[in-house]
Amino acid sequence: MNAAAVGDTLEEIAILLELKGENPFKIRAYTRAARALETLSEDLGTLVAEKRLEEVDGIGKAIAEKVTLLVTTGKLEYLDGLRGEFPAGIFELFELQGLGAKKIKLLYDKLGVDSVAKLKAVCEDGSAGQLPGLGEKSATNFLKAIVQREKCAGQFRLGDISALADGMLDDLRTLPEVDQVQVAGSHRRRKEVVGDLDFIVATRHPKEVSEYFVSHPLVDSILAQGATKSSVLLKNGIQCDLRVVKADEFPFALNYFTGSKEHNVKMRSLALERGWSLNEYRFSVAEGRPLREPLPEVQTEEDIYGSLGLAYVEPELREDRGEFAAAAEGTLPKLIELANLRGTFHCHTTASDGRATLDEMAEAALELGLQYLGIADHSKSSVQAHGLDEKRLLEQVKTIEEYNARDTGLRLFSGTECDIKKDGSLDFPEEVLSRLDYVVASVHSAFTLSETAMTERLIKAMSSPHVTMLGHLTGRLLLSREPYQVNIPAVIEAAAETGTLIEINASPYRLDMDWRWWPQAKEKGVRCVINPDAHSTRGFQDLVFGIGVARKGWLTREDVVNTLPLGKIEAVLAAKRH
Ligand code: DGT
Ligand code: CA
Ligand code: CA
Ligand code: ZN
Repeated sequence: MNAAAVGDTLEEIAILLELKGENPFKIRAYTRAARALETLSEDLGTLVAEKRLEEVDGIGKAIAEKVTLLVTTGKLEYLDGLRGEFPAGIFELFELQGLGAKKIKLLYDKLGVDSVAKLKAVCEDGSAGQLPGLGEKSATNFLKAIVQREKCAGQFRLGDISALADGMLDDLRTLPEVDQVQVAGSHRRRKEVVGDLDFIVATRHPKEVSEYFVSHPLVDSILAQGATKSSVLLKNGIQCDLRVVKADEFPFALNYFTGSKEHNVKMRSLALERGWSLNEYRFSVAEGRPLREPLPEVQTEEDIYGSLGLAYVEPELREDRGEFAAAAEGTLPKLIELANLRGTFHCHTTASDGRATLDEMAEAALELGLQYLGIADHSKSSVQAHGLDEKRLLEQVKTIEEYNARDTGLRLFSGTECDIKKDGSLDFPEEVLSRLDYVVASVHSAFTLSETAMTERLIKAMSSPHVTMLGHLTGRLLLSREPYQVNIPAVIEAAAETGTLIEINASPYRLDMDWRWWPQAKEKGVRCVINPDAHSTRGFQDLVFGIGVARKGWLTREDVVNTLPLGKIEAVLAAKRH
């Protein structure tokens, strides 16, 4: 197990202990240790091997022993024991928005709620609403959360299953029988939410590969196992499909199963125009059609596109949103890549609700090879996130100046994620904002305004010369919270007029502004900034999902300001103030 997985396990123990009603100090010890692992500067395996775990601040003797077991064996009897004390259904309650260990314990102790179905029943018959410490409002919210969960069944955030997909891919790749392997489907197209994972393998030994796949340790149950197709359900609930083909069929299968369905339909009709039939295995002569050109030789996916008179279409663009015309004319954009990023602007530190200190975040950014990093902790109105008031913000500005004087190789920019208040005014006065290098303006309250009021609110905020960029435009949390009502074209228009940047928030929960709007924004002249909204050093890893969204939105390196090097980015940050 790696540090992240061990951290998650410790968090789970903390939750179970809370459910048991254990003493708060013991619980806190586990959450502290989990955090310590998240911000670890050394390799966990090395610390374990050299028996130096207890030197880490936040890890005591008892927890060090458990971490050692987890790292070396991947198992922990203590945890299995804890889990065994509760009915299995109780764990699905934690997936509901707004339901934490304390409330779950109350519901379990008083009403015997040990599953989502039971929770639904006690909310509907009124007994949850009458429970002291809960109330009607909570019961209504639980019901809403249950409906939301049902709506999202069978869907997964890209960021939540990406590591799993990569792991399965690596495992398949190491099989000697596997000649080629790829993930296809919506995952390859970098959709923000995916239904299932599709693996395509080229092999001369289909039986062995299928056998390996269905007996993989991540597999919970087998749905189908056949000569060319197998399907399994993984332990986290996601379905994985495997197709095994021969080497010469591989590019066709990869292309077909990458989709989208709409893209495939167009591909097939283009082939038919030439008298070819295209399916998931090959080109063949279409029956009843004049053969206008001989069947082409195909070795790669590029060849398939080439033979249809098209430039190669990157998977992210295969949504039938104009890619065929552009590929035929040779005007497809050169899409941005992760390696183009030189810095990023929206991250939090322990000063507000982040888990890593300013120095730790800076260190992590340096390790990623970034040239600059913007610090944007929450502002004072975000009380629940320990937003900074003027005094603390100006202290942070000073700390950042001192950091920059140290010449570490990373330039820090001082900013804020400034709340946009209900009336569109900003959380800090002008004289404070003018002391900062830049401002991310975001909505964190009053989500239920009318569309008109919300749109005016955002536009008013953007009219400030200090607002450099708009954070997470719609406030959506994928698969958990709907976006608020807002007129996005009007906001895009205003961003263009005022020269305000719009963020792609790269958190897997947000991926906001959505990729479907970017071609329009780009056409209006709006520039993009890709931000991780990192609340820990691990959060920087989310940048790759932001890149996926930017690519789906047809964006190039030139469209995204944080591809600019130090020396050029400063002018972008200052542009609105002149
Ligand atoms: P998902 O899994 O719902 O997130 O979305 P996809 O796109 O991965 O869809 P999936 O897994 O059902 O199928 C993978 C690809 O296979 C899909 O993108 C296109 C292709 N495909 C599946 N069914 C059809 C079909 O009926 N017609 C066509 N033309 N292509 C299909
Ligand atoms: Ca799929
Ligand atoms: Ca599928
Ligand atoms: Zn925010």
